[in-house]
Amino acid sequence: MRTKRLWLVGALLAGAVALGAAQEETLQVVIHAFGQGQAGNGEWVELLVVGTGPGSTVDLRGWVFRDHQGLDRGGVYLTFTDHPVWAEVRAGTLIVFYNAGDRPNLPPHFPDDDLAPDDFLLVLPAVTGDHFVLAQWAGLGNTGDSLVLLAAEGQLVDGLSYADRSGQLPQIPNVGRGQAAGYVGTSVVGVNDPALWVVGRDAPGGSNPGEPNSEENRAWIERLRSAAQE
Ligand SMILES: [Ca+2]
Ligand SMILES: [Ca+2]
Repeated sequence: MRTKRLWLVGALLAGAVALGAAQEETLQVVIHAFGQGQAGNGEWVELLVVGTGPGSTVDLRGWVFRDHQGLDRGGVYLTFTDHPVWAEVRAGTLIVFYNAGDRPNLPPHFPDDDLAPDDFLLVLPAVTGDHFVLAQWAGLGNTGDSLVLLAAEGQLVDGLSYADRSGQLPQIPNVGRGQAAGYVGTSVVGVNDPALWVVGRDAPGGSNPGEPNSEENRAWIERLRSAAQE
């Protein structure tokens, strides 16, 4: 009896270690789309706030968005400030930020700056100021990279990799020069499923910065927003 119980404890511990190795994501906010721009470094990233579902909010103060290189030469590293707009971001909000150092190369349908969260859309230049501290935006890799979003205490919120640089899930095909990728799923459940990611040209008809990525995807986002609108 005693031996059996010890065996069970051992099996449970082994399971916990295996889960830890998989870098569990909180998915309170998901990386929802990103683009490489028309050329150069006209890059942008779109996050979707999911929280715990419709009507919930997330505190993004102190969070970090970075790529594989991070603070090293060639990387992207952006920190969310303590600005009040980040304290209670409502589920269904799309947060789009872009490389302000190469604005002319953003895609032609890229939305205007939008600092008011009441319409569930924020569009911000990635610059050091009220909303962010930008350590570096040297560029997202054109032949593969990984993107991660980290909460203030450092836990992984969401990650992805393209052309498989790091093992972050999902591992989607390369998103190269002039291309963009977006999640077309209908809930948070599929966000790590590469089959639910579409890679296309970062241009009208191929990417959707600040907009849902498919009709089904729109229905999910509207559901997230619905509780706050009632
Ligand atoms: Ca790039
Ligand atoms: Ca992920």
